Amino acid sequence: MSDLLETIEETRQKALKAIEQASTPSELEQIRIEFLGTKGRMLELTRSLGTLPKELRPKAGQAANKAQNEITKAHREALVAVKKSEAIANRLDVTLPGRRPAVGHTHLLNQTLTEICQIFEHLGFSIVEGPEVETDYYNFEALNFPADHPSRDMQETLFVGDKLLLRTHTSPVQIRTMEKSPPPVWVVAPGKTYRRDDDVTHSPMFHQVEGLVVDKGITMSDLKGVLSAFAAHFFSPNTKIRLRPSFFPFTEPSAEVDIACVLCGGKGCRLCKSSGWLELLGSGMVDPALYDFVGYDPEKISGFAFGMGVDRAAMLKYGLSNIRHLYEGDLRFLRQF
Ligand code: FA5
Repeated sequence: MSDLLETIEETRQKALKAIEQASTPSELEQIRIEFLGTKGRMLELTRSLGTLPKELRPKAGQAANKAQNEITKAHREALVAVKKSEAIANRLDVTLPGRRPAVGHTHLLNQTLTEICQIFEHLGFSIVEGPEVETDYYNFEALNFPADHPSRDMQETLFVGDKLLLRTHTSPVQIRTMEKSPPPVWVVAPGKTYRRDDDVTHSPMFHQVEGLVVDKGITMSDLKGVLSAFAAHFFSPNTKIRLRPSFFPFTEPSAEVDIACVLCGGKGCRLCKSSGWLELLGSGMVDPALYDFVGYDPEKISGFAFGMGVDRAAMLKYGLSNIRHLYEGDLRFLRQF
């Protein structure tokens, strides 16, 4: 009898001590299984009461009940306390500094496009726009492209239907503008353009800013003056430009415009392939043949036009070696600008 009472007392103390030391609900659950569960020690002790002589059973039974109740109560109270302290630990701490939401910014290409347009607006140009899906007439025919010109080939142009295509340049906006308004015309036309091109300096979709001036007495020196002023504002005040003879069906004479290398200033380096110059745009005096298409009188007016690659301008200004950086959406790259 005294052995069983001792075992009950020992079990009670052990259980209470374990409960006191437990600090998580899962530790307390282990203790519940061990002492109060269906295969637990208290049930085992209660069962062993049956082995005692009948007259000793009430006293031992009372001791077992008392121990069981005490352990159950202590366990319940400990569980409430542990859960409460866990909740406090997980509670939202309103005194912590807040997390700032990520704020984006204008993409480098749009920054460049906006900057280019603003410079020309300050020089007195207005902004006009034209459609990206264009007809063969505006993209080629009215710009004096011969029927068998290579750029009309499927290899260069992305056609979307019979005589319907994704414009290969912003020059069709020249015709659309002249059709709508009589001279004088001083406009720039920014927008997306498309070609079957894809390498480190050419993208299938890219951006151009077209410039068109038609007014009385416009000469090639006006073209050079406007583009020199642009280069000084966009790149740096002393940036030199040069005009190189070229050919476009809609300008006569035509010129490619280069800027002095932004890296070496014209001495020759890897970026400019030792030439000292970097190509920026195509330009020229508007071919009088275009005036026939829009009903202008070539005896009274003359004009110049240019088409600048915006992606190219951004690459030159920021020293980018691969045009794809502008289209991949890599935040590590974009955050630098
Ligand atoms: C033209 O597109 C002519 N329309 C420009 C023009 C306008 C000439 C008015 C005369 C008068 P070109 O194909 O050279 O010309 O392109 C002009 C510029 O666009 C190039 O100097 C280059 O900067 C850019 N460019 C051309 N193709 C791509 C491409 N695939 N990816 C990125 N930029 C390009």
